[in-house]
Amino acid sequence: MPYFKTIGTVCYEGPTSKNPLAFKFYNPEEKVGNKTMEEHLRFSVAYWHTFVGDGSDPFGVGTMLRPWDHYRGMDLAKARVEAAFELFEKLNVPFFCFHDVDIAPEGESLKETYKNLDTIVDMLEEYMKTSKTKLLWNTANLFTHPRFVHGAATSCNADVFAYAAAKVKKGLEIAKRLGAENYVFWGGREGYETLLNTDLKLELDNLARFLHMAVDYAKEIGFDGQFLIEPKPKEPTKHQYDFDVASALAFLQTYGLQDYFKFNIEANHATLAGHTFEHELRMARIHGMLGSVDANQGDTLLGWDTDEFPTDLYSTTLAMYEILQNGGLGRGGLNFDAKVRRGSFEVEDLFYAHIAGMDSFAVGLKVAQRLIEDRVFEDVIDKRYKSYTEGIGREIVEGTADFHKLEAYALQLGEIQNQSGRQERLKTVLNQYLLEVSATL
Ligand SMILES: [Mn+2]
Repeated sequence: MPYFKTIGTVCYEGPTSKNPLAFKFYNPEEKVGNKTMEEHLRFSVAYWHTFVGDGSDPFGVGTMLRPWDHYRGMDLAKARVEAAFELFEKLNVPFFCFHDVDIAPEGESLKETYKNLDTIVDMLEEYMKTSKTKLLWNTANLFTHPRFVHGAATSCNADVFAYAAAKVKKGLEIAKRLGAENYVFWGGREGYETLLNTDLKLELDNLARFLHMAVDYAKEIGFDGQFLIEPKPKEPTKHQYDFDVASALAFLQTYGLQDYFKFNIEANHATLAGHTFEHELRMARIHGMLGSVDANQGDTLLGWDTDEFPTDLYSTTLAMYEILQNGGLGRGGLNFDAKVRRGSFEVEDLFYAHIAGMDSFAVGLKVAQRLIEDRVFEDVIDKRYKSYTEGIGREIVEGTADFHKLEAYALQLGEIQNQSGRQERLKTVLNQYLLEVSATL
């Protein structure tokens, strides 16, 4: 039985199409460079926002009207699986992602929760046999239930640490069964509110112990997916331990975990940390740690995590620039960790939102590809740092200069000459590429 009766398969119709249920720029078959758009972009639907989110906020109850609303309990969980695969097929998306609690309700006991999960995972496995849509990643929700009030792996309560470990163990078994490309750790409540009651060192040590146990268990069961850490600076705790790429990388290196993890970078988390999306992607990329992306955008007028569908073409262009420079996302993808606004409560909005996000990244991909082909920024950067390719700069880079040599060099220098960084001109060039490439789409 179809859940989205008014919607057919969404196809590419080109930039002049007036059909709101067609792609204008995302043409999965089209080659950009040496890969198709589908291979470059690896889009994924987030189960939690699209099939579970009800539009509720701190001021009001849910607003979403969904054709599965009349079901309860396990019947609701099963209806959501049916609806999910219908939407995946109609949007032609290659991947999806979920938390354990998105797909099956928690039982009265952990045992019952496992049983509920097993039933739904059986069903997912059956659907995945005939669907092209694969699991980009799954994760365990270690933040919603009251037991996680003080955190999970960083809780002051060892029973909670054990319970969280059991949930992740089960999650890894599900990942292995469903052939997940990755497994994500987003430490929702791994952080603290006040130092007055917090053993900061023990909490960080325990978080590392927990992650090492996860690495060991994945090896034990032969799960070969990529482990990902998703940094976020605030919300829900005031001080989240995985603040941003730089701080999470320092944590991984301190505890000998850097070879087992990469980063899942979320645009809205980057901006909450006071960075741009492209800053976080670049920081992960230059350390060989860019794994996957939660594709969304925040609102510059609001100071919290709004998880909007990405439509800002500057942002998608600069993000795709980093991803192309990274040689792609490997086993990662672009997961729409994004929700329709509370006022967009009809099922058609779910489709319009995904089309908007997919088209925006398709444009970004094409503009970024052209920028790289033409070496627009590379040539500027090469020229800007030319002083390190010759003379004293070369000695600095090659490690043959020391403070004695540098002092002797500096003492004989006349007035130092700098050159303009020309950022306004470069922004105009970026605008030209956006407009030119968009005009030829
Ligand atoms: Mn978010």
